[in-house]
Amino acid sequence: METSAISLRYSADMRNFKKMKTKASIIKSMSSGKVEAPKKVAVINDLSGYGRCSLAVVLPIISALGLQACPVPTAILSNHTGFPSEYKYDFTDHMEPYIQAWEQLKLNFDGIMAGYMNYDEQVKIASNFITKFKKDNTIVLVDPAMADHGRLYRGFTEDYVGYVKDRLVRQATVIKPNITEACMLTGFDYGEIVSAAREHTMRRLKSHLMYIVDDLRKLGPVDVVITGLDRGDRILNTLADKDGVKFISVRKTGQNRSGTGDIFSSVLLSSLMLNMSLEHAVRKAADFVGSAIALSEAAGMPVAEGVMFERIMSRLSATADQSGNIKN
Ligand code: PXL
Repeated sequence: METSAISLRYSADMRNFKKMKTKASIIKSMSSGKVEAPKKVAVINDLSGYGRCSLAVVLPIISALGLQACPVPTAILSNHTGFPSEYKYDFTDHMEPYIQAWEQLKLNFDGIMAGYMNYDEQVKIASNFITKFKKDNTIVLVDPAMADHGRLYRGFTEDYVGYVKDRLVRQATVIKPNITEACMLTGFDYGEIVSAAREHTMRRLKSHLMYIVDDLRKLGPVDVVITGLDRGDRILNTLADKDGVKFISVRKTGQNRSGTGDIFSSVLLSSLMLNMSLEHAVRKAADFVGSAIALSEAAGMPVAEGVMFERIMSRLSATADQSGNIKN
């Protein structure tokens, strides 16, 4: 489209926008400078068409919290790998020119989230992305999505674990592994954690978790959140920041499902970017994921289809006001 045509179209859009009665208050606050542009998050993750994980859940959740999500795709899959088969189009070769185009436009991001990728080359590209785009105040959340229930996801290797640890984890300001991933990154025995989690007392379990947190923090991240430790009818989340370690136990509302880690990370990072404390952000993420699991169980939805988050998204948007500040 010619530039003049674009500006005519833009003026027409603005006229239509201004005509909308319901938008009058927004226009008023815009002209008085009360509305801030949303903060921007760059999201490095795959797009799985079916199964409610990765970008298919990360983008709507970040938007619902009032932030602007900007995806850097790592691969396009017909569905996630928890199904018996999938079609996969690897995006590795396109990632560098894609990112260079952003550099040329001199784009800036207030947050970066690195999620599912499964080639060493993609970790290198993501790591270079962080080096280029991270500034003093950028929050970098690394979700080392590679394993669950004591096992690596299909297609991942032990070497990959070392690569994530040596490159991505070191650059994170927040790292959010599940308990399996936390054990793999630190070499801690997963079986030992599972058996300690079955005991009635918390003493041995807490000391193991504090050891793991310490090891992870030594790698670089300031904040550590370890999710999903199953303790019968409760789930234990461990969080650590510069002030120390805390344990948040929440009611287990159903089975662990695909994409819950991605949803947790999205609520967590967005809430931190909206200046919530780490503890409040973890509680908010755990509460949202717990409700979505409960709803999915009530609907009898197969585990591979993830969680029914769509109908409760308004809970997230209700917390972000016009200026982008979180209300609770
Ligand atoms: O939610 C993690 C995830 C992301 N992307 C793909 C996956 C998985 C977990 O299985 O298969 C393609």
